[in-house]
Amino acid sequence: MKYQLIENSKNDINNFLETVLENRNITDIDSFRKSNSELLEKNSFEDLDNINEGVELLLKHINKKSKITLIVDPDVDGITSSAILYNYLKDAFKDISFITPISHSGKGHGLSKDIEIPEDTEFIIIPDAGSNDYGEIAKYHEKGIEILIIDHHIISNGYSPFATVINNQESKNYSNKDFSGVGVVYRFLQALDDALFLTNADNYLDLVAIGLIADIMDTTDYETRYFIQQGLLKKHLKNPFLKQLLKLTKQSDKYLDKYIIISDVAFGIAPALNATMRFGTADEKLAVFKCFTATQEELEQDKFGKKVYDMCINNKTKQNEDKAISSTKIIQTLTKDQIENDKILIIDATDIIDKTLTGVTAMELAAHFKRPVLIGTVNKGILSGSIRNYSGFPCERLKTELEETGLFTFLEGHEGAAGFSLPIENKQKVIDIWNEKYKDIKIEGNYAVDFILNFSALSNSDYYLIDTYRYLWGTGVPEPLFAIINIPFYPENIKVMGTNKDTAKYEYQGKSFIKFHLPKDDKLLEMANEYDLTKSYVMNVVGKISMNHFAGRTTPQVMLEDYDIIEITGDVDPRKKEDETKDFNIWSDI
Ligand SMILES: [Mn+2]
Repeated sequence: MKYQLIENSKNDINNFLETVLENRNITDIDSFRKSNSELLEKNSFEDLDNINEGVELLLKHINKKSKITLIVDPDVDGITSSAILYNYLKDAFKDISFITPISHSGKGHGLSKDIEIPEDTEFIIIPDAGSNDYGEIAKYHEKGIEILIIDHHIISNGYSPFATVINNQESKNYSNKDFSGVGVVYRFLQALDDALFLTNADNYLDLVAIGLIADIMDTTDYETRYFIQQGLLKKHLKNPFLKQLLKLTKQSDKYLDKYIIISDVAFGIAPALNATMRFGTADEKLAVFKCFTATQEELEQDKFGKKVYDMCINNKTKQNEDKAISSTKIIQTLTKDQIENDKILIIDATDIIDKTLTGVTAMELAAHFKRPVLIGTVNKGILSGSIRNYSGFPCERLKTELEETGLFTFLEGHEGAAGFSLPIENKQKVIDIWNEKYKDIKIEGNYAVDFILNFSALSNSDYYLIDTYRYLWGTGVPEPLFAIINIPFYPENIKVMGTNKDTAKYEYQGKSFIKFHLPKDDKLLEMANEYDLTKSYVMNVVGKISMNHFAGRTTPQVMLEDYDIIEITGDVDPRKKEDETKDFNIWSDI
């Protein structure tokens, strides 16, 4: 394990927040924390192109009670986009039985082939997709069907002349490009408020936050951040299904009196829903939408809400099982040479992996092999799939660096998580470039951390204070990473836990150090079974700090990314050295 302070980090635990935010290039801490609504004045719904035309078009069809088809896009952003529009219209107009929500049978979006538009449709609404479906749009236009698109995806060839398209990417006056479908729909609701003399848009802020988080929008944009923070406040928590989900996933029990935490949505709620969106049937996807548009009574009737949640969890479990099977098969295809020498793994998993699983599997293998991983399937000589970076590999702008090779035909997404297409003959060239570029990097955890601190330098109140800032972390503002060194280590204090016996917890002075999903030959597991009491050890760890609330007790805990256990030999006892952390502003090599 190697670790290094993030460049120029003050490593000052007494100025924790300042240190962490500066490490993320955020210097105006007050504005950042206040998430002030004044900062929103730079954008209003009127800055979105075609928004007034869109409102007019929708109201025309509502007044006519046209047969309206609402295409619910199959991801959490898409569902919340459609749900807030549907709920708004239901609350404003009561009878909206002429609006029919529909879902895709396959993995498509917008007007792709796997959507079945009902024959008698007169008007189609597509939230969170559709901007680039030029051919299909023209086809429906020819049939006399009008189309309203409210989207945030980058447009390739300008607005279709045959639909009313509202899109923040294409709107020059709308500066926030890190705003997802649900955000653009929220602005549309504000425009509806304006036209209808209502003030209802803010009733749906909770789902706006959920969609923005699930679509991994950058929270360093003040507008995006504002809507996430507002939507997660308890006073805005109104959607009955969201409330039920929070209870069922047991997220944030300890905070629920005030607010929900971004990471609990990102890692708790969104993945369960997205598993159904990725490979559920059209009816299963629609059931999730129906929950988000149901009343409390409708959710309770025949336990509808609970049943849909259970279905989502089943889909997630099945996805995890499939992922485990394909991971095992992929690992078997790798040669010893690849595992030992390649600084990036580019894996052709044709016939091994289902396309819906390339992202989650790449993430797992990146963590397993401690380097960036690309997994795809080949079609017509092109390898296409997902890219995931590893937090311990010293390459922060993975997507950009891959782009710079000029060898990819498609790269889209975030720096650390993206989609790609690569002509198969270029595969080895990318690997060669990477191996040369990172030839001096040993494959092991290389962690850029916010702090390097002696165990003795962290007090209980430090752990507590760090935990109180949990609500600030999200996309673009990642949770701080700590290297805590010289922890006195006594193997008899290791507990092995979990149904698979693959979780280890080390306890010392009331603090817990936990690591999940350990391989069978992991040192912590080995040392839990067999140790020599005459030997002395210290542990150095890299991990994230929080407080653990269990059985009425609150204790500091460190979730480990990685660790080293070092035997103390001769007269060198690191436990006795007080402050050597100042010397750690280089790659430490232990
Ligand atoms: Mn989206």
